[in-house]
Amino acid sequence: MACVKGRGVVGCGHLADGVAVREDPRPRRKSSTADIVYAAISAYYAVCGELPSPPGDPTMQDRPTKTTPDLFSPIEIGPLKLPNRVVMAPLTRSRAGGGNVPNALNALYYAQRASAGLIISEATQVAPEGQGYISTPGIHSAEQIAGWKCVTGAVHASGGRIVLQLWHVGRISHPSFQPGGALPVAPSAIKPNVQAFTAQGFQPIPTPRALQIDEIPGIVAQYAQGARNAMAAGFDGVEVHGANGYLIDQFLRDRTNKRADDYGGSIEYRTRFLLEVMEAVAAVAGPERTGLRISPQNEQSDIADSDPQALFNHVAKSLSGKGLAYLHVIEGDTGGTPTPPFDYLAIKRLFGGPVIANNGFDKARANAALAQGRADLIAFGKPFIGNPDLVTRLYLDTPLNAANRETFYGGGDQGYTDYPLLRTVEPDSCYKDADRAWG
Ligand code: 8OZ
Repeated sequence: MACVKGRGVVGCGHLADGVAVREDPRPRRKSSTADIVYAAISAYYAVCGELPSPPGDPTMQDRPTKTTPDLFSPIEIGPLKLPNRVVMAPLTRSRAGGGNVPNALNALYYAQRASAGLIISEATQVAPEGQGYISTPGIHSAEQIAGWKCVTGAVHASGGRIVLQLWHVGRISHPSFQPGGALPVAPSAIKPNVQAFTAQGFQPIPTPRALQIDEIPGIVAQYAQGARNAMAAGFDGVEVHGANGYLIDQFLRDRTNKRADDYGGSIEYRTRFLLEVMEAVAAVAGPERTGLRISPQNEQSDIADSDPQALFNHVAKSLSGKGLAYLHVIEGDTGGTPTPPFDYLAIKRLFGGPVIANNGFDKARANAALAQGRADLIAFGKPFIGNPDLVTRLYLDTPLNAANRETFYGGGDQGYTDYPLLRTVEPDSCYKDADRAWG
């Protein structure tokens, strides 16, 4: 797909049926919270149709500086200036095109959500062997880099920021995804008790092949190459996927790592693979543009550890002081299974840098987590599926659209780029509402 960027025009041929991405040619005013509300409403129009009239002379001023941050306090993450702390979580949507290449519809989807303080892309395989689900995008071919360039161009033209999530599924795969129909790879040959979603529907996952120790540097290099490709595609940074039972998590946790070499055994040895990946990726993207996602208590994909607090305290401490962009922490279990007490504040303190918290937050709990200091930003997943203008809706306390589970994975624009905005809200009345909300 050819991307063109000219004066006032960014396009990928077309976005969806003749819809071109356009920049707003009007001169920019000094950025204020009013701009953020306006930008959220106009992000959709910027890619889908006419822009609404600009607000005349908004009476609303920036709020006075407060010592306790909330979701709408700006924050700097490395070189990125985020206008708010509402992060779009990585969301697998299985809508990449042939060759697992991101397409125009994907660009529209992300551009619609550009008012997020930061977008984290869906999990993106760094190598063919790293794929475990149908139609997930890759970042290992020239076509994929070109496709992602259109996505990043559309997001940037809509005023947003986006990082790419680097992914290797390890054992959560199926021979139908593997080059030559090979077995998926893992730290140890332990069969996961889950199924893979393949072109032939759900299939049992076979026992994976344990990686030889001399294969590990090659996989670390695939993450680094993924980061290099992501930066070439115009991303603002990268997030290493160390969560949810995929390859890095399989090395970290003792249910899936039974190795007797330098990569298994003690917590220090099980953490080695992650630290090598982080070092290699940060060397490419810069530590200030490199984040990590972890899920200390999540048992998704048949994963578990005998002492998650000790393990992830060690992870957080090992990564402190390296100038990394952020640590993204999924709190609890994403399946809703109750989890034992876990000290997430300890993770924040040991890491010392910016933390993004995630998993089922609403506005009140998000602001409480920010006020407590255990997180600096909050990532929202499903709410972003149904609400491209989530930032505006959270800000104004307007109702959220429910996301339709039937259209989470695969398909076209339905349930992907067709969720309604607060289109009836004129900027002027929107400002009045915002004024009221601030008191
Ligand atoms: C849902 C479906 C497939 C993959 C994750 C990448 O859990 C995923 C994923 C989520 O991190």
